[in-house]
Amino acid sequence: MPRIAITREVSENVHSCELTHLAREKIDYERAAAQHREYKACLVELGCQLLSLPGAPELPDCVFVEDIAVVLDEVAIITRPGAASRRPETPALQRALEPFRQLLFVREPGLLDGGDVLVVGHDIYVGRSTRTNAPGIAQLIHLLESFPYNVRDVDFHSCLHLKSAVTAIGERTLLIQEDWVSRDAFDGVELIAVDPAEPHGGNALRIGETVVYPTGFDRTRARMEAHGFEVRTVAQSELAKAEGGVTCGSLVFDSDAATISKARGAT
Ligand code: CIR
Repeated sequence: MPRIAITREVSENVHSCELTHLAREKIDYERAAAQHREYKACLVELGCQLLSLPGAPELPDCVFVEDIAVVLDEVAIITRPGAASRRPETPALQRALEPFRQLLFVREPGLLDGGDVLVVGHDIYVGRSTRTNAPGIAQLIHLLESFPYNVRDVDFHSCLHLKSAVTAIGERTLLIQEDWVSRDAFDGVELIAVDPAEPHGGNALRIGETVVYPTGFDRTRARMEAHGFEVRTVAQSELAKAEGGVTCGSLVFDSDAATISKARGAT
């Protein structure tokens, strides 16, 4: 089945992004945009067809499309992001996803960021965070009641999103930062721990059989390779200053060729 990656351009005001754990550092817009182009080129090389949405000056965090939707095979959930400044990002993603999936919505008082939702086959782990609250998690469970998923919540700390601490790099293999989330939360999966010297190395993006991973975490990369994973690195230094990782910049899912080509033609 063909695969699509929805991305959004870096906002020229990315320097005004939301920040939770990091101190504000100067973000070089041109460099961030160049790194995002490299990331998109990598997704294309790995077989994704790209649907790239325009950025918006009034939406500093709009490049981080992962937080705005959770796309499953059967349905997509449009989130209600925990940061109020990010809620106006949703209409563009809603329009982009409409051709591909039936859409369901998280409503007030629910809050949910896609970065807190880790899908591993039919198991969905949802992090309780500053961005995702109990009503948001309850709504996700309710919205997915008639679909074959087992949704459970997970506690974590010291980072923005659950997927800053743990991501899926294989069908049943997770890359995990155990100082921030307990391995006990994850049953029946193989766990590869990030190297202790690389605490921010837990965010990796699986595209088919390849793991897209930021440069600069060589020890953790070597651990994944030692387990047989093929790892492709991309430079992420500028968007990392905005607390973004490799999963945040795209929504990747399968769709039929006709729908993809129609949707790409329409933008
Ligand atoms: C934010 O705080 O919302 C953005 N500056 C970073 C979002 C990163 N998204 C993600 O980890 N899924």
